[in-house]
This record gives sequence, C-alpha cells and structure tokens, in this order.
Amino acid sequence: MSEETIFALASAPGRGGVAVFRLSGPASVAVLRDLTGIVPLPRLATRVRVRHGNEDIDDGLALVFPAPKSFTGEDVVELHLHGGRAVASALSEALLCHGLRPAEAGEFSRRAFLNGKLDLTRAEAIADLVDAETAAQRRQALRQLDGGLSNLVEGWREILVRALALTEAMIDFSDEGIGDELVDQVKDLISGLTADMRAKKVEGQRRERLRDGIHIAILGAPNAGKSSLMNRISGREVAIVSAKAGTTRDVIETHLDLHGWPVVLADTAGLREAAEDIEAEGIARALHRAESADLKLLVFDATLWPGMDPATKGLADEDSIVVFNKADLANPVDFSGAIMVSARTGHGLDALFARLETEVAERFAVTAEPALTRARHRAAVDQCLEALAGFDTTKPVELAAEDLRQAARALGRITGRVDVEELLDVVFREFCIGK
Ligand SMILES: Nc1nc2c(ncn2[C@@H]2O[C@H](COP(=O)(O)OP(=O)(O)O)[C@@H](O)[C@H]2O)c(=O)[nH]1
Ligand SMILES: [Mg+2]
Repeated sequence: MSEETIFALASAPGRGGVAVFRLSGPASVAVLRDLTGIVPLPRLATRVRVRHGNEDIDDGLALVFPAPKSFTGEDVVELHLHGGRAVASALSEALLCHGLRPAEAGEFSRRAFLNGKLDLTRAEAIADLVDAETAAQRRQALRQLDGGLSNLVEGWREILVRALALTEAMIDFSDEGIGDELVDQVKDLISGLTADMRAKKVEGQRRERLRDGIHIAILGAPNAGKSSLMNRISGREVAIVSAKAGTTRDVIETHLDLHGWPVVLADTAGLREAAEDIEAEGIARALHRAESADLKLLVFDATLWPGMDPATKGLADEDSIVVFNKADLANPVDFSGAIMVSARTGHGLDALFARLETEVAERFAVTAEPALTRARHRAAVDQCLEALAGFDTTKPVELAAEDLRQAARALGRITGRVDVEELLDVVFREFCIGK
C-alpha cells in the first residue's frame, strides 16, 4: 500500500456538466471530512458542500470506497462537482494544501495492479477502452477487460506447469520403466501448446489492427480519380484533386469509422513509368503501401474501358477491390466483381461502402476468442516458444525442467505475474492522468 494520497480529475478537463475528482490513499477520507464536514457511508452518493478555509468551493456529491473494495484497493473518494475550470482549480488547491499529490499518468491503475485488483492485460484493456473510437475497438477492449486474455494465458501456464510436474516425475520414476510413457505425455502437451500459441500469434497481429486501424490503400493510374474518391469516401477535402497528372506525390492518410471499423484510408501517387525524382519516390511509396495494406482499392478510369492500366491490374489479388471511376462519363463496364462509381456525383458509393464493410468484416470480425492484441504479448509468446524449442526429453531431466520454467516465466510477463517492475513502466506509460 502507498503512503501517499494522490488525486486527479478523472473526467475530461475543461467545461462540462460534471467533473469527477478521484482521491486514493490513506488520507483520502480524512481530507474529505476536512473539506465537507462529513464522512459519507461507504459507496453511497451523498450531497456535500465543499469548503476550504472560509471559502465555499462548490456543492456536489461525494462517494467513499473504503479499502480494499475500491478500484485501486486503497481508500478511494470520488467528488462529483460542477465541471468548471474555477471549481477544478479551487479544489486542486485545497487538496494540495491538505498534502495530497497530483497523480501521475496511469498511477491509479498502477496502484490497482500492485494491490492485486487488475492484471496487466486488464489494465491495458482499460487504456484501450478509453482510447476506443469505434464499436469494434470497444468490443475488443471490453472482452479483454473481462479477462479473456488473462484466462487464455493462465490456461497455457497451467499446461506448462503440468508438463513440468510430469518432467520432474521422470526424475523420481526413472528406474521403474514408466519413463517413456511420461516422455510421450509431456511431448504431446508441448506440441499442442506450441501449435496453439503460434496460431494465436498470427491472429493477434490481425487483431492489433483493430487497435491501430485497418489499412486500406487507394491505388491506380494518374488521373483515375483516386484523390477524388478519397475525398468522397472520407466526406472531406483531404487530398488535392487536379486534372494535372502526378499531383499526389506523397501518401495522404485519413482516419474513418466505417460502420464501427477503424480504418486508415491512404491516397497514393498515380502509378506510371515516369516522372521526375519526387514523383518517382511517391510511386515507390504507393507500391510499398500496396504491399502493406490490408485491402487495396484498385481504381480504373471507366472512360478508358476496355483499357485497364496494366500497372494497377498487376496489383490485383484476393485483398483487392476493383473500382471503375467516372461512371458519369462512361457506359457500364463488364468486369466481374467490379464496382462502378463516380467520385464526382457520388454514384455507386453506397455499393462501395457495403463492399468495403463486407471485406473488412470478413477479415477482422471480433470473435469471442481472446487475442494477443499487443506486440508486448506476442514478444512474450515468442520467448516462451523459444524456451520450448530448447526443450528436449533426451537432455538431462533437470535441464529440460529448467526450459519449461523459463517458458512459464515468459508467459507470466503477459499478465504480470513475474518480472513485474520493469514491465510496469511500459504498460502504464500510455495511460492518462486519473485512470
Ligand atoms: N467526370 C468525372 N471526373 C472525375 C471523377 N473523378 C475524378 N474526376 C476528375 O479527374 C481528374 C483527376 O482526378 P484526381 O482525383 O486528381 O485523380 P488522381 O490522379 O487519381 O488522384 C480531375 O480533374 C477530377 O475532377 C468522376 O467520377 N467523374
Ligand atoms: Mg491524386
């Protein structure tokens, strides 16, 4: 338990209907009594008048969560006051006068972790939930907060512990002739576990996209209407549109909420042989973007049909959607699976959105399965796999057991059951103050 009592504004700063201040630590209840003259019953919202010296600060609600049944596991007080700047600064001053300290970013969650209230995966889920901008991001974070990931990892650890127990049993039973049977059992456990972890790693990479945004690149020849389409899709003028070929040179990104899916849409330079240095570099970047994108929108100029730009056509694969633009100027195009649109009139945009949504949902649907959503999780799994790769039943049993212990330790890093200190900074750094 910490000696210091900390406080922070837990709601967003600035003007608002209500501002929530959170206090945590041994002095929080005494300070509340000093400021309001009362100590409310546990967990019961109570009307209070907040005073500091002779000055009335505000009228509001107070809630007391005595340790250990609180978010941090310490005595916690919440004050719900009016959301004005003057109220916030007067209260902060009063709390400082009472010896409280402003919390650092993530300090409440850090204390919750240290007091056994949260494991690291749940703490990360809180950060994700606060950052979630779309429905899919929110769902994924909530599942992790519910413990999906920590249950998965603990399940893996249990298998390792079982394998370890069997391995140690080999030491005891080595002369009784049942060693071989034990060896087979351990091998089975390890190979099943290894396969499962590998699959989860691949899945995790995909699901991390839900945290960062699914990348969709718009590609095509100069003047096909890529920038116009980008602006149409995003509903804003993000890219410069021009009849002059080679206008877009760098990759321009915009973030969208595509019916709950977080999307990073990128407009790129037109693909052509050509061009002076800067445009050539733009084209190189476009091709690089094409490679790393989750989905590609290949844009063709419908007025050139049946011609199709060969460089763009060359990028077609199962992750691309073929779009013919300038439908307002051209006859329908007979190309299987293609969508006719007009960036100018908006024709076909609904069909394009529907198609994008289907393709994204197919690739990124959040199943109920927990996922290794961060590079940190996957690095720990890699270390675990590495230790297991060294595991060999022909080694002296003591050494083999040590490999399993290492593997289990690596997994423990995901939830924070070992090597705790060094991990904390990494995990809590990205939190905001008051969480
Ligand atoms: N008529 C018509 N013109 C379009 C359409 N989309 C783009 N354009 C025009 O085609 C030219 C090139 O557009 P732009 O978006 O800069 O193409 P980009 O080089 O592929 O980015 C501009 O003059 C646009 O106004 C469309 O759907 N219909
Ligand atoms: Mg352009």
